[in-house]
Amino acid sequence: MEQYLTLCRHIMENGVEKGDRTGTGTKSVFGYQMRFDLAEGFPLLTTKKTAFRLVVSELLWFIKGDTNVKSLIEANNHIWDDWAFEKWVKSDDYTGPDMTDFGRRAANDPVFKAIVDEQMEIFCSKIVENAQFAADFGDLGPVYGRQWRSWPAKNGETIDQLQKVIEQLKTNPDSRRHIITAWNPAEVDDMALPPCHAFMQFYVANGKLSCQLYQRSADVFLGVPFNIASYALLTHLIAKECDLEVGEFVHTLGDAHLYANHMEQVETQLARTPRSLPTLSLSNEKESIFDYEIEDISIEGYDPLPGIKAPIAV
Ligand code: DHF
Ligand code: TMP
Repeated sequence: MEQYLTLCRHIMENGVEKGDRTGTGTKSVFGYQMRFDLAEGFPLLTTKKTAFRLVVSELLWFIKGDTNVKSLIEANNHIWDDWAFEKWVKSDDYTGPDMTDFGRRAANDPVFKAIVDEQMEIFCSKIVENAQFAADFGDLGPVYGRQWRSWPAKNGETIDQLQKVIEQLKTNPDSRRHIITAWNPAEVDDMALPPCHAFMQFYVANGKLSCQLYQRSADVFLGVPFNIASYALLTHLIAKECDLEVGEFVHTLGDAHLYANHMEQVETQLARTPRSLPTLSLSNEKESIFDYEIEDISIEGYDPLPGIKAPIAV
């Protein structure tokens, strides 16, 4: 994972200071590419403990076509809570303390963060316990799962992009049209967050499956380690179903940024030495990518350096 540390160093040295939607401030570069040979090991960061179970439950959530945080919360995965919570606190249903700009205020004020955490706990309990509340406030809009599995087409029909690509990889591997896009211009305004990992292409050569992702916006400290692992896992799952070996994951970034409040954490990480990569272990019983459950997917030989906490920009 030297590639990742090189990216961090590159932004530290060459990034321009740039304001952003969240008001946090970033150091940013435009246009960057990393390549990971998936045969060399599974690209999960070793310079910071990264919760693989969260990567797995999020990817299976996309693959199932789900867009509601309810099933993620039930899997004890809270990485999308903030964006559903935001919808609730802006609605008339919400009667608690003022949550204007809660993300930025919580990052700077521990007393306010405790108030947010308390409201967030109430929110998560209501999502799990009250089906109507989950339907009203748990849905993030037509995000990844919806676009991957049921892109709205003409005449009310939908397109299962993921199923189609898998079928094409099996029957027409040389095709240059193995594309899945989550960026649907007609629907971005209805999404809690427009897709960051927006456009992917698969490629088969020498019996190996490669994947390239275009990520328009990349939070290099928090999001990118998850994104690399998630697309590496997706490539493994599809390769297995198509009887192919794994090739490369090519990660192309648009606005690649380090948030101003992640600088110390990045320095800590840059002072660390990467360890050997873990390997992925998949249950052999699953015929189809659509049949996997969390317990079918695990990582072996993962011996990372300790985790590093950082506030997320909402
Ligand atoms: N917004 C921003 N500003 N950055 C993101 O990376 C991001 N990612 C999203 C949604 N919105 C985003 C979805 N993916 C975390 C990681 C990935 C992710 C969302 C959140 C995260 O907070 N990771 C922490 C803690 C994870 C935990 O243990 O719950 C980490 O240290 O990796
Ligand atoms: P933006 O919509 O203003 O670009 O903000 C989205 C932020 O979330 C940005 O910092 C990139 C980050 N992000 C990732 O890095 N990876 C992800 O998978 C997601 C969903 C978001």
